[in-house]
Formats: sequence, structure tokens, C-alpha cells
Amino acid sequence: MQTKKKLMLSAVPALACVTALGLGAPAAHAAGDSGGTTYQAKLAPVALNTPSGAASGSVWLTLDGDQLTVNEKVSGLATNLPKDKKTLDALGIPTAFAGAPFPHVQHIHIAGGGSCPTTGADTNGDGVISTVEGQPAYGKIGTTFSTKGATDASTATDVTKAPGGGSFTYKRTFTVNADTLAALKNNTAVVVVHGLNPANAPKASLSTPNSLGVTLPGASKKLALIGTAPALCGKLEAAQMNTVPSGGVQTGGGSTSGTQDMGLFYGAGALVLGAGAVLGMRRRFGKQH
Ligand SMILES: [Cu+2]
Repeated sequence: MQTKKKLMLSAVPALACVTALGLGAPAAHAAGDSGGTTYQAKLAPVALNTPSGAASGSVWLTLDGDQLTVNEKVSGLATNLPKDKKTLDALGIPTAFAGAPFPHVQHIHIAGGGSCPTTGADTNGDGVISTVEGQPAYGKIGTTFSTKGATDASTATDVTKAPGGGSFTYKRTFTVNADTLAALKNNTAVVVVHGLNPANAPKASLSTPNSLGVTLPGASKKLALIGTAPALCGKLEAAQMNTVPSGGVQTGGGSTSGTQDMGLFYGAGALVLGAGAVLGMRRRFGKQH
């Protein structure tokens, strides 16, 4: 499993270096016949919620009419859900999810301030910026970067359709809704990746219920704030290029390296973790006990 993951991730640097794009012109046909408009966002840790430098990511969007192609990579997020029942219970996570890749729901937020929340967004002063507290900055959900099915707000908190794990790439082409399209064009679209790392998240996020009222199927209480609070955020801005990183658009439909294990887990109801992964996870979540 480790080897597989490494192999998949090794493709990322190649993808990233294309953004240097001194050579924008020759790469221009990559975006297709009509040459779409490209937007990009650099994903940075959300204040209070994710320590500076702990996680990062990049998003490239290519818009061709109403067809939006998303290319995204993130790293440094929460990797796996805890495995022991006591921790799971405390966080409002059903035991069926034990050890599964940590689901990260992610959206294009729209119609807010077109920015990412700063420490002042923590209006209740508990040391965590909840999804709701972040809304004056980034707005409501316009589009969900789901791995399958709908891409509007209807899949916003569906963890079974969210990418998972600490590092993943996400690629999908879909029809973008009018509200999101308008936000992209008027410069108020913001990408938000949710789900905090229990190992370094603010303490209150482990004990406070999430601000969206999400209860996972089979859980006895609401999911803790770590499950939904914003971890990474980045404002989308029109890029001065008509392309996406090479290797981007060729594959149609949704695909996400790193989510295969999650699909397996949710499909089969069980995930067999290698011994190394279990040890790694214990180390990672050790701080909670
Ligand atoms: Cu969101």
C-alpha cells in the first residue's frame, strides 16, 4: 500500500513544475480547441485550524463554456481516521469508519467576501474557525468537488463521495452551475478543503460538535468539528495562461488517486491496514489520549 501511494504521488512534482510556465505558449493547445479560461488557487492553511506549513495544495480550473475541469493536489492533511473505539466515539465517528482514509469534503465557496478567514473569524473565541464562522470570508457552497455524482451543494457533506487521505490528487470535469460560474467571473470564488488533522488541530475541535449539524450514518452523536472545519483555503484567480498542467485534461470523468482505498472501505465495510499504517496512525493520534 505504501509503495503504491508513493508511486502515485511521484507524479505530482511533474505536475507542479508546469506552473512555472515560462513556456506558456507552446503548451496552449493542451486546453483544447477553444482554449478555456484558467483559474488557479494556492491552498494555504486556515488560521487557527491548521498550523502554518503543515499542509498545502494547488487547484487549477479550466473553464470551457460550462464545462469545468478541476486539477487539484493537496498534501499534509489528516491521513486516516482513528481506530480505537473510545476516540471514535468521542469524535462522533462510527466504528465502521475506524482507520479509514480521513474524508476531506471540498468546495468552491461563493458569494462571500472572496477571501479566506483570518483569526478574527473565530467569533465564539474557542480557538477554531468553524465552517460557519468562515462564511463571511468565503461565502456559501457553490460547487462540491465530489468524486462521483452531483457536484452542487447536495453532496457538500457526503463523505462517501469525498476524496480522502493526507495527500491526494483530484481531477474531474463536470458542468458547472450558474452561481459558481458567476463567482468565478466576478472574482469571489474560493476553494475550501475541510477536515482537520486531529494530531495538530485546536483542542476545541475534538470536543465541539461541527457547525453544520452533520451526523455520520451510524454515529450516536454529531461529528466533532475536526470533521468539517476548514483546513485549507485559497482564492481562485484567473491565470494568465490557457492551459492546465500536462497530464491534466486527457482523462475524462472523476478520478482521484488516493481514494481507491476509501472506495474499498466504504464498499466492503472493512479496511485492512498494513501493520506499518496502523503504527503510523497510532503515533499520529497518540496526542489525543
Ligand atoms: Cu466548503
